[in-house]
Amino acid sequence: PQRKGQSIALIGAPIEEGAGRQGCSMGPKALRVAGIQDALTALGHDVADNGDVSPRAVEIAFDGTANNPEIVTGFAREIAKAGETALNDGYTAVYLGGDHALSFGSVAAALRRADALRRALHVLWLDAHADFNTPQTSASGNMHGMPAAFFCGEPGFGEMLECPKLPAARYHLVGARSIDPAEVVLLEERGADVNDMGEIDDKGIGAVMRRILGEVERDDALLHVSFDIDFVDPDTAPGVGTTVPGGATFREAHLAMEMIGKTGRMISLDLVELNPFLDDRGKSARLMVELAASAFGRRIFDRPTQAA
Ligand code: EXY
Ligand code: MN
Ligand code: MN
Ligand code: MN
Repeated sequence: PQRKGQSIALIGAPIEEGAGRQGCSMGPKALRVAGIQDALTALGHDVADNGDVSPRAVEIAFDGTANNPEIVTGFAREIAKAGETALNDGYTAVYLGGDHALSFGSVAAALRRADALRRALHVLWLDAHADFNTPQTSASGNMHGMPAAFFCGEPGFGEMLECPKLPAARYHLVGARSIDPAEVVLLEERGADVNDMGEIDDKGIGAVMRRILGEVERDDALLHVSFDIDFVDPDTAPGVGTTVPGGATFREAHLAMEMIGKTGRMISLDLVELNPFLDDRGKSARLMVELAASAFGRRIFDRPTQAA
């Protein structure tokens, strides 16, 4: 059931070097301006803003094509450390991105925490993309397209980060509509749980989410949610560098987040890929804040609209 009065830690991760263009580094600030802290506080939670991580580049190289591995690794290690500390102190971690490469660190923290508690972890990946490339398969070299392959144990990431591996069956991709051919092969071979937009059109987001959250329940597991704003249709959320038409609607996204909140199993949440430079007067930043609030217990019935 929904957990009321949680302690939530906001962890800013202004990384943009994992993406193919600049702008995501402004994401944490935009989410703060859009009112992330007040929105979660208003739901009865205790919200601490831990500020932004500010790592240095580290010396590292990967086999294959990977852009900016030094600073992406620096971020990943700092984010994992900040996240692990927050989780161990009993906080639910909310990572303010930043591009999706921040999830190298955030999922590592969740995996370490689950391991320490001897609980299974499931990862819910709300995204137009699978982010399942490796330095060997990636055509772009952009590391925001790789974190899921890393934490599911694909080779090629050298000494990036120490963390337990996620069995691919517990990687639940929802909303996909742009997957590279090499990713399709890997996802199938590893047995990842891929739910593309066709699946959502066919079964409905409620049924898709119910089945996934049922597996989480069955395993008495903890849940990490990674929310890429490009999951939502670009007409609704234009503030993103990797727009793909045909995404989730405003209501589908809200229902997914509300259902997540009701499980009471989410230990950490990524809010990623917001590019304020491309946004339309804060529209996408505000939507992300609203969706985060839904995952933390906001319901339509709880806040009737005031009469004008
Ligand atoms: N699959 C493409 C690549 O690897 O370059 C696109 C990845 C986009 C990743 C965005 C954040 O979800
Ligand atoms: Mn992504
Ligand atoms: Mn994406
Ligand atoms: Mn499954």
